[in-house]
Amino acid sequence: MISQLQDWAAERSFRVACGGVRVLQEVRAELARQRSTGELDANFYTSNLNFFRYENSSESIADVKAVIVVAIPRPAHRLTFELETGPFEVTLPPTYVRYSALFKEVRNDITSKIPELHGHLEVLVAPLKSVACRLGLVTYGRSNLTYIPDWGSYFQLVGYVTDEDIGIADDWRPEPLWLMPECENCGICSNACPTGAINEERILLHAELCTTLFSEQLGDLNHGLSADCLFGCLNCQQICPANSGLLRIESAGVTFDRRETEAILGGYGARACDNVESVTCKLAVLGLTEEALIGRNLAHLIAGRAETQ
Ligand code: B12
Repeated sequence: MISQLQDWAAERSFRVACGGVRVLQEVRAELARQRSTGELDANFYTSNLNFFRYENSSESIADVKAVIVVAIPRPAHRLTFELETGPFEVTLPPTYVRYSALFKEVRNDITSKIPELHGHLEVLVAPLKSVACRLGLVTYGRSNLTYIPDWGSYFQLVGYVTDEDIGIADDWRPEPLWLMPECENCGICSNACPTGAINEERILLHAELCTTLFSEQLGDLNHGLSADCLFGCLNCQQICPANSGLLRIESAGVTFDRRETEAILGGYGARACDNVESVTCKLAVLGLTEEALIGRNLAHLIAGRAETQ
C-alpha cells in the first residue's frame, strides 16, 4: 500500500511519507520534555498546543498501525477589498486559504484511489513538522519551519492515522531531527524577524512572540501585522535563501465590493447588515480558519497604509 500511496502522491506532484506509531510516542515525549523544562512558554502551550491527540486523534481508529504525512505545495493568495479610495490588495501567505478543508479533501482523494483505506484513514492531530521530519519527509530550517528540496518552506502538511497494515516494517524507526546544513552559519531569518521570535540560540521558535500568533488570535496585535499580510507573516520565509524564487502568488479569485468591505469592517457577523449573504459566500471560497478576525486585521492594514502615504 505504501507504493500505491507514493504513486498517488507522484500523480499530483505531492510528497508522502509513512511510518509506525512509534513516531507519535517520540514526538509526544519530546514536546512534554520541552514543556517541563520551560523551553516552551507555558501560556503558549496551554492556549495553542494542548489540542494534540497523537494516537487518539480519531475515535473511530482505536488501534493506530501507521502514520501518513503528505506535503502539498501551496501558493500565497492576493485578494482585494474595494474602498472609497480604490482597490486595496492584501496577501494571504501560503496555507491560509482552505487550510482545514484540505485535510478532508486529501483524505477523500486518498481513499478514492486506495479503497482499502476507506473508513480506515482519519486526520492526525499532532505536531506535523516534528512527525514529518522523523518520517524523513522534511528538514527543519532555522526559522523553525520545515523545508523540502525545490519547494522551500511553501507547503502545507496534512497527516493521517490508519488502523490498516499498510506495510510498515517491524523494525521501522523514526529518523532523528535534522537542520538544513545551510542554516548552520546563517542568521538571515532571525535578523529579519521583527519580534525576536526566531533566536539564533535555539531552533525552537519563541512562538509567544511571533507576529503570526497575534494576527490569528483575539486581543491586541502587539507588534502589528506584517507588511500587507491579512494574517500571518512572510518575513522569515521571503528572506530565506533556501526559498529564493520559490514563492508563487495567485489570485484568491475574490474581491469584496465596497458594501461588503464595509460590512467586514463594521464587524461582519457581529451585527446584521443587508449584504451579509454575499460576504458569507465569498468568505466560504477563502475558507479561512481565522474568519472572525478579518475585520480587525483589515482595519489595521488600512490604517497602517494611510499613515505611510
Ligand atoms: C501552533 C502553530 C503555529 C504557532 C506556533 C508555531 C510553532 N513553531 O510552534 C504560530 C501561530 C506562531 C504559527 C506560525 C506559523 N505557522 Co504554524 N502551525 C502551528 C501548528 C498548529 C503546530 C506547530 C507545533 O507543533 N508547535 C510545537 C513545536 C514545539 O513544534 P515544532 O515547531 O515542530 O518545534 C520542534 C523543533 O523546534 C524541534 N527542535 C528543538 N530544538 C531543535 C534543534 C534542531 C537542530 C532541530 C532540527 C529541531 C529542534 O523541537 C520541536 C518539537 O518538539 C502546525 C500544524 C500542526 N498540526 O502541526 C502549524 C504549522 C507548523 N504552521 C505552518 C505555517 C506555514 C506557519 C507560518 C509560516 C504561517 C505564516 N505565514 O505566518 C508561521 C511560521 C512561524 C515560524 N517561523 O515558525 C505550517 C508549516 C509548514 C512548513 N513548511 O513547515 C504548519 C505545519 C501547518 C501545516 N499544516 O502545514 N504556527
